[in-house]
Amino acid sequence: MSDQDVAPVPERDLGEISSPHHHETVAPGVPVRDVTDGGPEMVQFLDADGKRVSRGNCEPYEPILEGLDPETMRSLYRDLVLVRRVDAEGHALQRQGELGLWPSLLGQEAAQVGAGRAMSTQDYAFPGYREHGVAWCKGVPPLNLLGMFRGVNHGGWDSNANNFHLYTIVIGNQMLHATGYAMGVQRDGAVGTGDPSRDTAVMAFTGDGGTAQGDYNEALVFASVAHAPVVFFVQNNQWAISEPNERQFRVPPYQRAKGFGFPGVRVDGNDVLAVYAVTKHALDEARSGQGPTLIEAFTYRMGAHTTSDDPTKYRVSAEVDLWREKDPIKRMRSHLEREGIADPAFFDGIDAEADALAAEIRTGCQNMPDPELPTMFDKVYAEQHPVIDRERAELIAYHAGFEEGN
Ligand SMILES: Cc1ncc(C[n+]2csc(CCOP(=O)(O)OP(=O)(O)O)c2C)c(N)n1
Ligand SMILES: [Mg+2]
Repeated sequence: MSDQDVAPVPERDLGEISSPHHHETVAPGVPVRDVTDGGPEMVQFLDADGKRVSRGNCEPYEPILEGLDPETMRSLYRDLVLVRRVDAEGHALQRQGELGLWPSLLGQEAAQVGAGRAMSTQDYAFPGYREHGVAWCKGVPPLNLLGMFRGVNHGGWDSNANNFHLYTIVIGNQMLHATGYAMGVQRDGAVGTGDPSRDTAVMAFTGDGGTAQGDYNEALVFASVAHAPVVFFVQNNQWAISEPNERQFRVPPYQRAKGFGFPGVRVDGNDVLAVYAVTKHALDEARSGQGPTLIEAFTYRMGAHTTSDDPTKYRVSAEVDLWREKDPIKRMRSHLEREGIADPAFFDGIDAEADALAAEIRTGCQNMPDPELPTMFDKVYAEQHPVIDRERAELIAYHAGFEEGN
């Protein structure tokens, strides 16, 4: 049965939690989905023009925003630009045959930098596969990510080096890992001690599509009843490959949190200040023993799902154009200019830094040594295993058969 065979489902009145999705038509027969603005509940501090606003239930978050000094504001902008540049290089290197695949974060920089920067050093992140911006904020070298997509490591960094777990391709699976880890943190007594260097929270990242997975829903139940110090961060980029929000849920993720027993907040995912403040608040609550929060960052995937995807096959360019107007970097830049927080020399300096970073990434990627073939067996099990040993020996013997004289 194809999508076209599914009869349209009438909207039913679900009281307070009725779905805010609505449909507009830009041209006959061409629907444009939920391009409104995230609804009245969405927390926003910067509108699309970079003007300072206070939208949604932003009261708990205002003090956090007011505590941000100009230096921090500028460094948030710097992270946005550098992360976009890392992503652009990843994309280009895949196109040039240097990487096997690249999932672009284009458009989601503010969601990831806002969340990543709100985390404390001891907080642990469990990413999906698109969280290059969170990785950057946690101090993971970009070349570690590129190495994974080049296939020269086992996917492939020391999680404990930066408290940034491995990329997880199995959709929603990391929600369970994060919840289990958070329950471990509780048992280590690292929650609610009042010591800011000890109290620890965990962040779990997934997409709108991830919310439809069993793992996601199971994790939220466990986290809720265990009162675990975990923040679930859903980047609603409107698409799960070619499937729109309407195929993932009837009630948006932030409203569903209440049904699991903890608060849910929708934040403008293209507004780095709002994401930072909302995430900081949720992490503080988790660390102090208040339990989980769900954050739905309302954003948009500007590029293809991955370099293997062609989004022109399933979405209209008018939708992409509308979201281009909400660009997260453009709006932060105009905010800094408007408030006199940064001058032209600052912006030029960041651009130059991005150029240098790009060059470093390109050279670093091209110079990565190819691994020795048998090392592919090295990390299948933590310990030595007879079946793996046999398979490794067979592979070595097979390849030796091609050597001269054999
Ligand atoms: C369990 C599982 N089912 C299916 C897939 C194939 N798959 C890869 S990405 C993806 C869509 C995920 O969408 P979303 O959660 O919205 O994240 P996004 O890619 O938009 O960041 C799917 C279905 C998978 N990786 N794992
Ligand atoms: Mg998505």
